[in-house]
Amino acid sequence: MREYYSIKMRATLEEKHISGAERITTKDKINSVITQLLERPSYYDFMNIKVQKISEIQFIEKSLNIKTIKTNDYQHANQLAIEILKNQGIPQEVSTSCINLIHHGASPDGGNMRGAMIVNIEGERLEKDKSRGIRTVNVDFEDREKVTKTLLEKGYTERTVDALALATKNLNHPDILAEYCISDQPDYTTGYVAVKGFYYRITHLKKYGNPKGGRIYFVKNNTDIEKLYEYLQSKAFLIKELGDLE
Ligand code: PML
Repeated sequence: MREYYSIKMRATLEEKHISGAERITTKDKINSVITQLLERPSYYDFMNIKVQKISEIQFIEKSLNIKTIKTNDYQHANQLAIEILKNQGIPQEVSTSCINLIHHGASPDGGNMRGAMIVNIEGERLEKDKSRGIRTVNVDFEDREKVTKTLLEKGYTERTVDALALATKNLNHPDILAEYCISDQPDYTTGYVAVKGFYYRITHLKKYGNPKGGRIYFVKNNTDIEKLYEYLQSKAFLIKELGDLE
C-alpha cells in the first residue's frame, strides 16, 4: 500500500492572507513539493507549511467535465447560473439571494467569508459559523503535473486546476447538489457553477474590480451537517483523470 501525505501551505503579508495551497503526494516527493510551495508567493512575511500523513485515501476516477460558457456581461452570466441551479432543483429566489450576498460580502461584517456558505433548498444557511464558513480540503489530482500541463495548454488557469479538484470532491458527496463560485480577486472574473458531472466555467461571472467573492454549496434539505463537515474537512481524495474538456 502506498502512503500519502497532505502538504498545506499558507502565507501572509502584513497579516493579510496572500497565498494558500494544498497538495497530496507520496513520501518520495515531499521535498520537491515543499520547494514548489515555498516558491509560490513572491513576497511574504509569514509562511506555514504543514505535512501530515493521511491515514486513509479514497480515489475518484474522473474529475467533473468542463463546459465553458462565454459571456461578456456578469448580469447575464448570473442569469445563466441561476438557470443551471434551477435545473438542479434550487429555487430561483434561493440562488438569487445567496448569489447577491456573495457579490456584496457574505460575512456578517460585510467582508468575504473565509470558506463557503452551505444553503439548503429551503434557503436556510447551515454553516456553523457565518464568517468562517466551511473549507473543502484534502483533495488533489493523482498526477497534478500532467493535469496542470493539459489545462494550461488549453487556456485554463492554475485556479481552474484547484477549483476543479475542489468542486469534484464537493459534488462527489451525495447531499451536495451544486456549487457556485466567484473568486475574491478583483480582476479574476471567471467563475463556475458545478453540478453532478459538470463544471460550468462561466466567463465574467462577476463585475471586474469587485473584491468580493466566495462559494455557495447548495445541499439537500435533510443533510446531516456534522457528517458533511467531516467529509469536506477530513476525508482525503485523489482524482485519477481529467474529465472531458470543452
Ligand atoms: C476557473 O477559472 O475555472 C474558475 C476558477 C475560480 C477560482 C476561484 C478562486 O480561486 O477563488
